[in-house]
Amino acid sequence: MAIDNPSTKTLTELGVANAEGVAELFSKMRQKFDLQISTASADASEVGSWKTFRDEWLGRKSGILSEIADNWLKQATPELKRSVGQALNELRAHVEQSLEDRRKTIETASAESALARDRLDLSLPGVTRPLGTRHLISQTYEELYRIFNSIGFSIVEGAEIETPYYNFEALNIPEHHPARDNMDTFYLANAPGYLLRTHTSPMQVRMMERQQPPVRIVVPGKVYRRDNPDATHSFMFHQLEGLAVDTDITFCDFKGTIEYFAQQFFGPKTRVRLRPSYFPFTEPSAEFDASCHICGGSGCRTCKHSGWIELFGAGMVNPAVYGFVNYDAKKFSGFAFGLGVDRLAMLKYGIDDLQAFFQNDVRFLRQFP
Ligand code: 2NL
Repeated sequence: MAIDNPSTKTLTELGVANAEGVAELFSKMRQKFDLQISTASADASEVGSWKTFRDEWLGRKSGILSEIADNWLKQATPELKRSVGQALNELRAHVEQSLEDRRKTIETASAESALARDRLDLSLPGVTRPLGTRHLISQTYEELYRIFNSIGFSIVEGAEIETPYYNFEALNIPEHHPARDNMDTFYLANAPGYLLRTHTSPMQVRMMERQQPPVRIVVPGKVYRRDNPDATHSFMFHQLEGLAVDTDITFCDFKGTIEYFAQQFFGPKTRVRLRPSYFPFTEPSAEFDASCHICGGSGCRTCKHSGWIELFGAGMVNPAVYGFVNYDAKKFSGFAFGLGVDRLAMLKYGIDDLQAFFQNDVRFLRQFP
């Protein structure tokens, strides 16, 4: 009689005829189960084989316990039915409990190995990201804002695309003035009637259109001119224009303001001078020089041994401009200036090539943190 697969036989076939025999038979099945489950691995990868093992014992159709129910219990004599049923229930409870315990063990083991695998090392140093710095042009703008804010000028920005009216006409630059030539101005091929502003004055005109005096503003921004690039020229550079209009603004206010600027920007020992010049939008016009901040005025390479450095152009606002913005030229007067931020930064920080600002070589940028 094949005892290795007893659940496929009936009790009669197994020669079991009383309660003691039943108890002994169930005890053997329990031992068999215990042996099998104790030799199975508790490894996480054993989840699959746990399921196979569970089905072997608890499977609805061909599991061992189903076979026992079919072959032992259902076929049992009325006298044995009770003890077989009871023993089967006990065995089932034992098998289910043991399998559940094993499942939990496997689950814990797999969670632990996942934890070990993914463990964070909190002692590792963080990722240090390199911090950028403000571009030297931006830093220079900030210095200029500080100076002009301190004497009551507001900062106003405008668009880079403008019309000939605001860029030229309203600034008293007539139709056939050479500054309007294709040589100097970028006209937009895809937008006839528009151009890239050649200075930030158009925004100053717009501000005057919008409000009556007093006006005290500086207008920063990129401006564009058809220049070939070299150490001092570029098709784009950065400007700051200033405008002050009020009753009783004199040439003295004009000179005092730009002198204050020069001493704030280059140092308190700076001396200044004005030379006659010409701009259509100012009358009189002047070139504004400062004593050389390198040699103090005694002459050096930077000032080409003149002791003076040209800073920017300026003047008293030409009354003709007021006519375009509905200002009463008899009541109001003012001054204006237009400075190149790139040029001032080159002078102050001893940079000999304008192109260095636009090449974005970090070896250059890092020198001005
Ligand atoms: C330069 C220097 C300058 C102005 C700009 C200005 C603006 C208005 C009215 C009058 Cl709204 N003037 N700006 C004045 C003098 C000089 O720029 O070298 N320009 C070619």
